[in-house]
This record gives sequence, structure tokens and C-alpha cells, in this order.
Amino acid sequence: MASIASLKTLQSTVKKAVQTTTITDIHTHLFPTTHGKLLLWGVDELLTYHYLVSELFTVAPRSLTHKDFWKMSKQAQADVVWEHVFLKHGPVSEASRGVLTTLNLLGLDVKKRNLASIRKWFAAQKVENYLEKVFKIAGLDHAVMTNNPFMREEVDCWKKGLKVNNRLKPALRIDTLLLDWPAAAKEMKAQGYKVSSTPDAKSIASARRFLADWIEEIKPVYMAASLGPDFSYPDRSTCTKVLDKIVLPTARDLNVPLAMMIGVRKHVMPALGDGGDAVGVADGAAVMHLCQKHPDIKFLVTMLSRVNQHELCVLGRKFPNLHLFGCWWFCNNPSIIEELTRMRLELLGTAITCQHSDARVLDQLIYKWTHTRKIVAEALCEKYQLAWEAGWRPTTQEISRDARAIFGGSFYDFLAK
Ligand code: FIX
Ligand code: ZN
Repeated sequence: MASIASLKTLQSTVKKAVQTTTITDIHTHLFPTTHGKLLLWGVDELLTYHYLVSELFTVAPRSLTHKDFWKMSKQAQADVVWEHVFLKHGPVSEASRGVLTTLNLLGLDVKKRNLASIRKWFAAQKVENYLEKVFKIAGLDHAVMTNNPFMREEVDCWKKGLKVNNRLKPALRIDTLLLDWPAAAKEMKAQGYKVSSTPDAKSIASARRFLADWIEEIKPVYMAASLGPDFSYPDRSTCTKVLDKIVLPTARDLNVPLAMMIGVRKHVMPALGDGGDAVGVADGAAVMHLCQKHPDIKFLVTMLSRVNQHELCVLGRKFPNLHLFGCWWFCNNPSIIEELTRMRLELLGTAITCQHSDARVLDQLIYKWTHTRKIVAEALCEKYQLAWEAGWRPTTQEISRDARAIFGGSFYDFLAK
């Protein structure tokens, strides 16, 4: 394969490679189209995304109470967000701009600002075909879901053996097991596992069977949990005991990685629902201890605080069983994606998964990935330009290879290690 002849060609080649590479989205909150209302899609779901509900209450008049808002219909909620966040204030936030990008790339005329006609268009979509359309526009091969064996509504769907769209891959979500043993025990008992209110020896054995059975049933890409800024390991908590006695032995025996999203301060403003969480600086030493103590277990980690990112990058250089992913949640903004991607390329090269969407609404895949591709293209282009200035001459194939690597290729390489 011929190498690239000029700096200009290099720049256009890198940007094209990032714009066109297939993406694997390794963390979302999407569901199979057979799981009914669990899969969120359409303009009213886009407008009532918890990011935008939070933003609504930063600008809405005090007369609009959270209580009144939640009593409204979904469409009425969307109308209120549209009025206050989009019409009465410029849609310049990442989440509001995201709605515009999505509608625009679906071919809808955003400048007309005609919600009624946009709703009509969505009403004419068939969800199975629409899912395919969204994946094609976003340029994704697959998206990994968040499947919670402690959430009754979702358990019922899995127990019915409903078809899962081949674009979607399962992940087993275990926050409840790690952080709320009594609630986990209650649900495991309801599913027929002999578990007591404390993780005693018998309960530990049952809980391991519970995980093994769910892993057998849904074949998750990984187990996952989001953890608070106070997460530490090891310590005397039940969380450490559940990790050491149940989760990590399962990860090792069944070769299922553990994904940890660390730094979420839960329910700081409960009135906002899913939007009520905030961020706290976490302790990277917990990740270091897990990697040191369990070199034969694979850890996928992203952290929520911008403050934690440099330390996490350095840890990523130390441990072959640690893989960094995503600009999570409050880091999923152009200014931080740019900073984080540059830092990661400088410290970790292409051995990263530069982004995940965390999409809760199917249509969001379009904007979250369109926005990210643009920012990452600039960062990767800069790094290749620096290599060029040092005399390196990459081929087109090598550039495509590296673009794919940071959008899912390195993730699969890590899983295959
Ligand atoms: O724990 C998580 O998976 C978080 O991503 C979510 O709880 C959060 O609400 C979210 O969707 C952030 O983007
Ligand atoms: Zn998430």
C-alpha cells in the first residue's frame, strides 16, 4: 500500500478515516425493539432526556415545579423543554444541540421549528427499520446494552426469550449486587436463589450461581457497575466482600471482564429523577489495587470526574488488564472530549476506546457519534501530523487501522487478550 505523499493528503486521509470508520458503541442504555417501552426513541424522548430535564430547571420559571413537570404527559414535558431550552434560550448546550443534529441528519427541517410535523414523521416510523436507519447514519456495527438482572420489568422480557436485534449486545449490570445487598438478595430470592439478608457462605454460593446463570442466559460482553466517588478497594465494606467472593471469581472463571464507571454521586437532586446524579472526585487507587491483585481479570474503566482522568491514563500504561473507555456523561462535551482524547493518545496511543455514547434514547446515537467523530478526527490528525513532521510516512491502511482501533478495535483486541 502506497504511503501518503503530502501533509495535506495526510490530514484529509485521517479525517476521512475517522468520519467513515465503523464504530462499536461499548456502553448504552438501549434495549431490543422486542422489549417494548424499555427502548426509548422519537422526538419526545429526545427532548425529555434527563440531561435536558436538568437544563430545563436551570432556566424555567420557579412556578414550574418538578412535581408538576412529572405529572405532565411525555408530549407536554417535551413541549415545555422545547419552549424553555430551545426557544426561550439558545440551544447551545451539548444535549440541546444534539437534538438538532439528530433531527437534521434524519432529514427533518429544524429551522421550521415545527414540532407537530416532526412528531408526525416519527409516528410513521417502524421501530425495527428505524433502529437500522439510526445505526447506519451513526456508522455503528453494534451497541452494548445495560441489562439489569435486578430490574423486574427487564427480567420478565429476558425470561420470555424475546428476540434481540443483532445490532445489540448484552452487558450484565450489577450495581445492586455490589451496592445494595438487601435489595439484591430480595430479587435473587424472587428468582429462586437461596440468599439471606447478609452475604454469608451459602448466599455467596447462590449469588455466584445467579451470576453464572445470567451470564449463560444473556452472554454479556462484560459485567458492569457504576460506583461512587467513595468507592475504595480493598476495604471492610460489603462491596469489597461481594467483589472478592462473588464478582471477581465469576469474572475469572467465566472470562467475563468487569466494567466500572466510577465517580457518580447518586441522587443529589432526587426531584430530577435520572438527572439527579452528580459527580465527585474518586480514588484511582481502587482501580490500581484491583489491577494489581487480579492480573488475570480484565477491567474496563471510565471515570466521571475530569480530575481523575490523568491518573487513570497513567494507570492504563501500567496494567495490561486495564482498558480505558469513553468520555463519560459530564465529560461527554466537546471541550473535555478534545482534552481527554489528546491526553489518551499522548499517553496510551491507540490502546483506548475513545468514546461510548451512553445513549438512553436510540436516536441519540446519531448526534453523540457525529459530534465525537469531528472532535476525535482533529485530535488524531494532530498526532499523525506530528509523526509526519518527525519523518514518519503512514499508509492509508495504517490510518484506517488506527481510526478503527480507537472506536472499538482496541476494545475487541483487549477482550481477546
Ligand atoms: O451508570 C450509568 O450507566 C450512567 O451512564 C447513567 O446512570 C447515567 O444516567 C447516564 O445515562 C449518563 O450518561
Ligand atoms: Zn450509562
